[in-house]
Amino acid sequence: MENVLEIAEKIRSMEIRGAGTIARAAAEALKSHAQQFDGTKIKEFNIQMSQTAEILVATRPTAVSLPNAIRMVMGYTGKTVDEARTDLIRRADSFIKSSKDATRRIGAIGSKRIRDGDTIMTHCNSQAALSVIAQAHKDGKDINVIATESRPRLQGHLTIAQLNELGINTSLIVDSAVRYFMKDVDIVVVGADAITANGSVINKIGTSQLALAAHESRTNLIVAAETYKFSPRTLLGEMVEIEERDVLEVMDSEKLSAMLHVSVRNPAFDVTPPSYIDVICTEVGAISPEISYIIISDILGWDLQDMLDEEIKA
Ligand code: RUB
Repeated sequence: MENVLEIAEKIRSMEIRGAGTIARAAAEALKSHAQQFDGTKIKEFNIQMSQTAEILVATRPTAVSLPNAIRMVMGYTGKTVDEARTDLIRRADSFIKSSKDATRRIGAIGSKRIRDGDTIMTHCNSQAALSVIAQAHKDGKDINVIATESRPRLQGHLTIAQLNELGINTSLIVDSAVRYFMKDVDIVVVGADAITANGSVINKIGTSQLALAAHESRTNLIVAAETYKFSPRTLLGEMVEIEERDVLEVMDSEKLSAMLHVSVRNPAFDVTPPSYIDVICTEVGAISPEISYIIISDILGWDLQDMLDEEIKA
């Protein structure tokens, strides 16, 4: 069984990546830590689990699926270590299962937006977006995909490998060719790392310029996202932190250090406004970005008043 620090490092270094996968890995890590705990004192168990949760939450700041998953698993109860451990494991297993089910349901819902003969553009590597594309193909629709490279980490290469495996005709393009090819695109499908209370979508850097190009050419853009990608804390006015990663992902240090007046910036995500989004396909239905608040309150069960009271108390 892998230890929590190893899993945390894999998330940080992006060996484990993509918002849904990160969330499931964190649930798995909490479960495995609970299984490995060999003490008998419930207080010690609770302390260790909270520390583990903190380590996992700190790995990557943007994907809200991570704190949402951890909160669901850490809601365990129990007066003894055995009771608490059993409840925690049940919650982790249930989160992992419902997360996988959600991705499948999103595929079934989102694929209805794809028509026979469509050319679909996608960005980065999103399992939820790929579920939509895969389902459309499975339904017998003749589709083509244009996939971006997604610099600097080239997640587009993962996407084209998955699409190739499914037998879907795919073209790989550099990120800067998005507008050039938009005239050939019928629909854009992307995933999400976080969705705010006002319906803005945070996804891989470059998504917002892709959305802008789609908007300009009146091409629909759909977001495929599980409900645990919605960010409750944005209801309190908090902003989603945009991760800025190591500059060495963009340029090697020797080249960079030879240029005294140059710095490199490497934000990993950007924000697409709701006005550029046609629909968000979740496992509970295809919704307009404007009703994100209802997902946070009614589906995720967050109460604004409780959150405010908690914040005042803290
Ligand atoms: C991945 C990314 C994906 C979302 C959604 O970024 O932006 O589009 O996480 O993915 P990174 P999924 O590679 O930096 O983690 O639908 O698989 O949750």
